[in-house]
Amino acid sequence: MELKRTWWKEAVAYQIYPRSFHDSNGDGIGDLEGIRGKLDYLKELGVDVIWICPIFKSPNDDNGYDISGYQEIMEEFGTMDDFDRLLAEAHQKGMRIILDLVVNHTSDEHPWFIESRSSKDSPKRDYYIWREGKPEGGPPTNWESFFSGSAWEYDEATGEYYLHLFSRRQPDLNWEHPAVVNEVHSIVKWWLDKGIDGFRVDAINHIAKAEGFPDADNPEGRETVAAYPLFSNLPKVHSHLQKLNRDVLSRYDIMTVGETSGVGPEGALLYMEEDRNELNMVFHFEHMGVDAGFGGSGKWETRPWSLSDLKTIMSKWQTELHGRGWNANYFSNHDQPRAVSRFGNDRKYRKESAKLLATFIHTLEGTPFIYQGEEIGMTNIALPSVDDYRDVEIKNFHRAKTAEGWAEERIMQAIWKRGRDNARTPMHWSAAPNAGFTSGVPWFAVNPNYETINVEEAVQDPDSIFHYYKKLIHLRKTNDCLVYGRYEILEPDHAEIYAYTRTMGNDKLLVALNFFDGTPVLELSEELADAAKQLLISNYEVHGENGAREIRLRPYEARVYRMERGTAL
Ligand code: ISL
Ligand code: CA
Repeated sequence: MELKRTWWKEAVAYQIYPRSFHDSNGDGIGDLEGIRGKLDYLKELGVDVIWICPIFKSPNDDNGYDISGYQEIMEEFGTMDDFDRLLAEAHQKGMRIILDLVVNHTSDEHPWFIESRSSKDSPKRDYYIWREGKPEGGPPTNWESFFSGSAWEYDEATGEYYLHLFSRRQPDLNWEHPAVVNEVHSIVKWWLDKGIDGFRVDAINHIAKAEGFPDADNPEGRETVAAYPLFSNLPKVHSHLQKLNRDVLSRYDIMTVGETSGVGPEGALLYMEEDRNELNMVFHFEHMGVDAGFGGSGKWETRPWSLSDLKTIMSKWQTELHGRGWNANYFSNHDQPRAVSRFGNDRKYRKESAKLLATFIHTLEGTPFIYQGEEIGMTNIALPSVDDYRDVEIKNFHRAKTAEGWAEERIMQAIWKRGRDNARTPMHWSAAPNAGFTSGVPWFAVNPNYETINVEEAVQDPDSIFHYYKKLIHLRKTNDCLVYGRYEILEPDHAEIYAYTRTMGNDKLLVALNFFDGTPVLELSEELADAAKQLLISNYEVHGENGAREIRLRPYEARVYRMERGTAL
């Protein structure tokens, strides 16, 4: 395989959830000026690409993922001038900015939808997906929305239903209508002409729906059912993306990462193999499923995760994409609980386990994505009542489960464990009131542990998670093998240690990760043990074990060795 270098393969990306990042004007809501004020912080960390979640005009039913004006900035976040200044300053500091492209749906307040719903003969009627109810009554299909309840909403004005895979205030666009495709293309072009460096493409795997809108299988006769295969990763998604690529994306030097739940490596390659001309990489969800319980009522049921499942999944992605596609590696984002609470130990070993998880993400093949606060080890939150939460998905979940007869305690447990608001509490900048996020009243609860977990503290502590990230990022920039090297797992059946090598030409690295709080031993072959001379990074102090055939790892210990050149490996 011929190695093709590109900047987005070598980049480290940092995701910002603007509402919760930094508030510059005291209204309690993060904003663009708040981001601009923290560019030096991101630069110091070593970030190359900043992905900013939606900043566009929106009534905020889903915090900006419901867009009512694609070429306007959300009022609370500032103005287009603020954005231009932010982009220019980021570029000047050598960082790029990618934005969220949310085109599976719009807000119900988008002028297109207002016009579409006004009458059956509206010229914009077919911008959205309208259907009559079933002859026997009820919605056109039994499809369930991702945010609970039917995916169809009845609209009095015209007596038809519209489709919304997400909230009822996020009507799905009709990609079968050429005018919609043209509108999307011109929006994308407009932003790229402004000079942004690419897009994270929201829920793109859902833009095509099954022909004829069939019901999903429903053996239990439920009112609504998860109808995932009927609107996910269908072949038409790819023809839409190829057209978008041909007409717009291919004309710019940009980075594109699609959000595509429900794909394995083969499905993902369809989105990113070079001769497909679609996207550069995708976020898959397979590793996010390791703790999902599929029994009973499904959503937000959890089970303990096993390292063996994680190894199987990640090894599959590492090997099947090598030389053919490119991974986007993450443990956290704005839709997932905090990684250190979920896969690490957010109490006794918070620092060690946060560093361990970071080591993993930065030593795999693929572009690492850091989610705001992950670099200081921010944790989940458990608020007493559903009223304390803001997320529409949490609110709907609570309503639906209450109706199903779940006990309040059980519902809250699920929200504490899986709710998206875990990741959306304001960023901790300092130990000042409200974590230095705002001088006003924050839009959402601040995690009380900000007094000890915050940027100010982390920056001045040389042993902090922050400094460890800095070091990892620097390592990745100075070791091609960390970026491009071929992954090979060692001891796949070890229950506690995840170890692998990365190889590129004469270069070889060894990564050893203890994912739990025990002190297990990793046995190395003689060649590996002999060659493992240079410790590149570890989250513990390591003394004089070079050449040992057995490496005993401490709780959540991570080590990366560079192998001596020229050894037969
Ligand atoms: O629900 C899913 C898997 O668990 C995915 O299929 C789904 O595509 C994903 O949740 C979509 O998320 C994105 O779009 C949503 C928004 O609320 C999320 O924040 C965003 O990341 C609707 O725009
Ligand atoms: Ca503000």
